[in-house]
Amino acid sequence: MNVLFSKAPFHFLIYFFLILMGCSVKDDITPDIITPLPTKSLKSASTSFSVGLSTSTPKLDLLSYTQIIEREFESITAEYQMKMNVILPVKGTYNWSKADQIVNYAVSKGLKVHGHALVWHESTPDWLLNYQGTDVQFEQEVKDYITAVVSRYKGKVASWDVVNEGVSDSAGSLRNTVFKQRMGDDYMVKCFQFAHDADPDSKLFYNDYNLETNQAKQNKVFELIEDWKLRKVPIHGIGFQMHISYLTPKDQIQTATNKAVASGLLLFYSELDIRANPNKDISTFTLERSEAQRLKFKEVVQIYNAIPISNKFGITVWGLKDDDSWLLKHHNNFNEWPLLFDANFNAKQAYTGFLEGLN
Ligand code: 9MR
Repeated sequence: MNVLFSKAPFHFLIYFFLILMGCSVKDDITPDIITPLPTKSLKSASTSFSVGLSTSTPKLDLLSYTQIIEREFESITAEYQMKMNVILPVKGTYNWSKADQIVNYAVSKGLKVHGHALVWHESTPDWLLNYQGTDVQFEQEVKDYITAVVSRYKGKVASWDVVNEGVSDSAGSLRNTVFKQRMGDDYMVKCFQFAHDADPDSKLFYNDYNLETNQAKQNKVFELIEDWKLRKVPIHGIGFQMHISYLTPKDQIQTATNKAVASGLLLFYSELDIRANPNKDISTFTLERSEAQRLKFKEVVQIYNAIPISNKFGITVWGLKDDDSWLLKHHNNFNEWPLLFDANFNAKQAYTGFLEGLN
């Protein structure tokens, strides 16, 4: 403020003009939130399910970041710091620090935490991947791990992805992971039971990608779910990751969603992002593509919002800002803008589309 008055009268005139226009200039404006957010937040517009965000530390130390989380979202998922390779990188040595920070932050702000993910072939630590003991001992290690993690966060983490990506992309078969090899074809059932025994109140999910577009995979997952239901396996929900693009056909999303509804389970769109450049044909984010992305976010949220309330759980977006997205990291920084906010924390048209889908 002092700066404004100490400069030439020209600045004073601008300030005077702003006051006349009804704007206020405050010392505490966060400079990196440029576009004012709409009056309604995503979480206040969503009346029947939780809108969530994947996150990690140390992002949670940034005010510009946490301001948006606390305004817009009701739930968080740890993007990678609650996976086995982070929590138990060395046999017998648990490292809870990052997971604790995330959970404690959520508890202090009244946010829900969705636990992600107890068993995932890609986050298996080397010591377990190359385990020297017997199969029985291997299974005990997995049981001990699931029991330790679920028990630690009992009462704070109300839901878990128990198995992530357990079905292969082709031929509709189980993915041939170390868990399947060591614990048998029923390893997922065992893991659900371990998690349930540790916290009988927790909602337990099977989570996977391309369930809307890969028919063989979709069939296999729903076949497993029907079998598990008959056998009274403690599974409560299915997660569609929803790493999709603006070109993903609506009817495929709708058909897969209908199948989940028919299964009677909770449905979670668990890792939503919508690629604007799946064919790598643009090098800047064009107005046309931004509009197409807005419409796809709107469509996805509308499809979800129309399911019966008894199947609703939530929609979580996989990262806050375009430049945070795993898609950039994992694909050599190609041009992509898959999220709701741009690199400067501005709400994009994608955000508007999400909000429109809720209305
Ligand atoms: O987005 C996550 C990325 O930051 C991590 O490096 C990676 C490995 O832990 O996992 C990414 O998240 C994945 C999620 O856990 C499961 N579905 C696919 C996601 C993108 O790879």
